[in-house]
Amino acid sequence: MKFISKPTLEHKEVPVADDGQWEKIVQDWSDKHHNIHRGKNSDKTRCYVFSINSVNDPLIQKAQLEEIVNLTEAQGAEIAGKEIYLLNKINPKSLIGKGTAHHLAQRARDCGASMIVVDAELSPSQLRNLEDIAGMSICDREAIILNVFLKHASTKQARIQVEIAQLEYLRPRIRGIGINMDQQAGGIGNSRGAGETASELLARKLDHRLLELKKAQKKFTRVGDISRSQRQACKRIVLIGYTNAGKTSLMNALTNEELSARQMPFETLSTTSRCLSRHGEDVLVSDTVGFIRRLPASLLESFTSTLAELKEASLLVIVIDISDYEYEAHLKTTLEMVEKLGALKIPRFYVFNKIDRLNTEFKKAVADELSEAHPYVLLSSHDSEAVADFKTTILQEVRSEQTLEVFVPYSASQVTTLIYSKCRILESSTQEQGMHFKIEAKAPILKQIVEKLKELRQ
Ligand SMILES: Nc1nc2c(ncn2[C@@H]2O[C@H](COP(=O)(O)OP(=O)(O)OP(=O)(O)O)[C@@H](O)[C@H]2O)c(=O)[nH]1
Ligand SMILES: [Mg+2]
Repeated sequence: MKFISKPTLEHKEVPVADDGQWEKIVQDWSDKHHNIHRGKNSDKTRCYVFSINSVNDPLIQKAQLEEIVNLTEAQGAEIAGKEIYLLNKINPKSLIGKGTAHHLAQRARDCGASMIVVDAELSPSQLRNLEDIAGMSICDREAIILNVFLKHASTKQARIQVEIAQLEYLRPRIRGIGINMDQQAGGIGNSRGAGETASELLARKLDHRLLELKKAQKKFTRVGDISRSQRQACKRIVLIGYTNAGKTSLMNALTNEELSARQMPFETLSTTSRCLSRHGEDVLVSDTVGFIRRLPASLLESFTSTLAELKEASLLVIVIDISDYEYEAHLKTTLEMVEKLGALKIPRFYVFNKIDRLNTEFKKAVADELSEAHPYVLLSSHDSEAVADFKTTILQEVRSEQTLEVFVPYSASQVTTLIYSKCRILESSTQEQGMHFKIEAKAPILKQIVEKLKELRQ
């Protein structure tokens, strides 16, 4: 298991701070925390997974344990043992009490584990305290998710985004690193300014690196903007949903592509767009990075630019794995993300996927309730006929949307309300007498707007 942030060839245009010395510091820290105690017969780090839960439902507990186990395995670690712990009272210093931490460390050692994965967000001091009590390396949920992202980041943009998120994670934990380094005092001595401790130096270099990476990220955003504006004439359908829901499988089935779709969290990190209709290139479909509950804030911020296109979509297709016991929680997480990304007003279409894996019939009443009056379909993305029907439906859905440019005087507040509540605003500008809008909506709504404006003019 690695938690490193070192420059690769892909970072050629991002200058490396101080001859790579700080990268060595970060890597030393990473090795110390994550690579030292390897299992006897294996190259993989043996982890003991500790799933902390406050919900007393055994099936939810099991599903959440499986999720953190999958995430831990997805970064190449081996599971030495796992357990669920019902947390009744939070210990502010170390999250769990001293006695529990000792017992936990003992069980982990008995299994031959060299690291404990705690499925919780630990503050830097909680992490340090817990490591001190347990006497072994601890990895929290945020670090685990960051590691999985790092492993799957194959494009230049994704690598920069993950590295930014990693450094944001590392930044408040520098004090812990600094203490060790200040004690060692060797290594970087020559490059220190007067009175500057090793941890201060590291903080300075880390900030410098972050600045460079953010500059590089901005360049990507601008390039993306240009290609987005070039594609503005197209209608866009964006597939979104929880990780592993089957977005890429559906994308492949819709477009005859062969993008990688595996039983692996965060298999997709970059947005891929393809033409959906063979005749005429008027509709594009995009596959996107999956969501997860409690996505680290640093990753969310970093990946927002990847998801910027979401706001320009004509239709959001929300993919839900209904064979997963936690489908409701997954949908909730997805909708929270849609809200955070400012895309709640975009028309939605729900796909309840993987129906082939259901033993029981998924009740129509449940789908009606979950979709909250938005259109939906129940299918398996492996069923080509069902996907073909779905494709016809969504093409009709987006093509029934039309665009209109209107000028609305300030006195026509009824029309403005209608626009804000029922239309997607593509452009807007404020003028002396009113506002100019470029909007998209279904034809009857646009007709209603035009007629209301005519009435007001008479
Ligand atoms: N049985 C069954 N498996 C499916 C179905 N759709 C997808 N899968 C499987 O579910 C796993 C995840 O599918 P992906 O398409 O990679 O899921 P994703 O939503 O793109 O996942 P991320 O990219 O990680 O966010 C793969 O092993 C797919 O083969 C389905 O309808 N039925
Ligand atoms: Mg995918």
